[in-house]
Order: sequence, then structure tokens, then C-alpha cells
Amino acid sequence: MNYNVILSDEVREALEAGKPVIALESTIISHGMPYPENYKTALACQRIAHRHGAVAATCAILNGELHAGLSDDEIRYLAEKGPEVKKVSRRDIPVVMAKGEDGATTVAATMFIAHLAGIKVFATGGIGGVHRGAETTMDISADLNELGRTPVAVVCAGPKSVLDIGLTLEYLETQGVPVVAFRADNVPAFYTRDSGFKAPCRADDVEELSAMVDAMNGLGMNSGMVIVNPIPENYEMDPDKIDKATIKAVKEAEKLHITGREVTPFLLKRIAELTDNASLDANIALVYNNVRLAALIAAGEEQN
Ligand code: PSU
Ligand code: MN
Repeated sequence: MNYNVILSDEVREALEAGKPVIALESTIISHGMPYPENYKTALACQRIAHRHGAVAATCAILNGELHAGLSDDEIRYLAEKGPEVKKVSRRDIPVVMAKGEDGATTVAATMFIAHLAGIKVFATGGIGGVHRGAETTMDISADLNELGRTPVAVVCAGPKSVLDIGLTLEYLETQGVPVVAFRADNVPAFYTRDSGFKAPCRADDVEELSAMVDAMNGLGMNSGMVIVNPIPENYEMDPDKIDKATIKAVKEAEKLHITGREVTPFLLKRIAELTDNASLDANIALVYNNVRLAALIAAGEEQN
């Protein structure tokens, strides 16, 4: 078995030269968006990273091997296969590797690969979190524990309202994970700019964010950071509409006894359907916004 991460030429050259590199996940491609928007968005993310001075390393598992940096054809393959590709979180990595299978990596699994490859900044749409009703279901995303033990900074648009945002923030505090809001006092809630929860910290410029990432790594803290970046104003959705769709989707998931790794993709798909895909446009816009910020942070980081 090959325990090394296979890097694309572009990613390897950038890492060797100490140039800025950001990681991107692949669950968002195969489970988070429909084809062909998922394919177009994944390629556009790479271009946006470039435009802002960083090489993008999309991470996935192909034929049991860990990859950072995919070809367009490999991205198209994951995009076309969609939910047929296994959604892979941390615990699934050794299983998929031993079986020689393909895997679309979640935030947790992508952080793990990024860290192995030496990548410190990662952009995505939304992270997993503590689900509503977790006090009985115990449904808490492995993303949160990964943030507690892997030194990668994740730029996202805040926890989605399918989650219990208050409990997610408490859990991240317990895990020792800074949650920094970019140019906002409150934590954003993915489709909307304000969850009503005050952010534990705020940063108003990219240099400050880069310095925080440097401090975390310089101290060898071995834990990650969440940078929450509110969705651009012109794409923000009506909170009432999103709330109604969310409550309906959560009830349906309970009724259908959906559990485990199926929960998040089910909720995302139902919310997109219940909002006539308005949520898809918002999702794409916020991902682009996060890729841009992550690239700027990576470029500002001390290179060594
Ligand atoms: N939230 C989104 N889109 C996504 C996900 C979350 O808005 O695609 C994906 C990410 O890959 C995240 C994963 O890491 O879902 C979390 O899944 P779970 O709750 O099963 O850990
Ligand atoms: Mn879960």
C-alpha cells in the first residue's frame, strides 16, 4: 500500500517552492451539489485560487490512494458519479484504502490528507457540526474532532442551520478550536450572514488571519482553526424561507430513519428541492468567496 499522498505536479512544485497552496474537499463535489454544477464549481474554485495567488489541491481517494491535486478528468469522474462515490470521513480512510476504492473526502478526511501533504489552509462551503437533537442521537460530525487534532485552518461560511449552531460553538470550544469571524461580530449561518450567535473572535484583515494561522503552527498546537466568512450580501437568502425548509427536511429525515453519513447529504438535497434550487446558487457563491479568502490567507502566510 502507498501511504504517501500523491500530489499533482502543480501542487508538488508549489509545495517544494514554498508557494501558497490551499486544499479543497471532494464530498462537496459528489454529495453536496448536482451534476454538472458540481463539476463547473470545482474547476472554477481552482481558477479563483490561482487568480488570488494560490494553487488549489482538490483532495480525494482514487483506487485506494490519497490524492492532493486532481486532473480535470479526475474531478469530472467524481462529479459524474455523484453520490455513488463513497463519502469518506476520517474513519473510512483505512477501509477505502485497503479495499482499493474511491472516496469523496469530507472536511475531516480532507484535513487529514492536507496535513499529510503539508497544506495549512483549506476552503469549503460548510463544515459538519452538532446536529439538532444530538442530545439523543449523538450525531456530531467527525469534522469537529478533526479540527481539535489536525493543524489546518478551514475557511467556511459558518455552520448550516440544519445544525445546532450554539452546541457546535460549545463543542469547538471544548476541542480548543478558535472560531474567527471575518469582518463580522456574529457567526454567519451559511445561507445567511448572521446566526444571532456572537463569534468568539473577529478579524478585519487578511494579514491578521495569516498571523493567527502562523501562531497556531509556530506553537505546534496540533489543532485546527475555523474561519467563518459570511456569504456575500447579494446572495444572502431569506432566513424564514431557509428555516422553514430546514425544519421540514429535519422532520423528514427523522421519519425516514436516516442516520450516519447519509444525514447531511439528505438534508442538503431536500433543502435545495424545497427552495427551488435558490440554495444552490447561494452555495456556489459562498464557496467562491471562501476560496478567495483562503488563497489570500495562504499567500500572506510566512513561507518557510
Ligand atoms: N455542509 C455543506 N455541504 C457539504 C457538507 C457539509 O453545506 O457538502 C459536507 C462536507 O464534506 C462536510 C460533511 O465535511 O458534509 C459533513 O458530514 P457529516 O455531518 O456526516 O460529518
Ligand atoms: Mn453525522
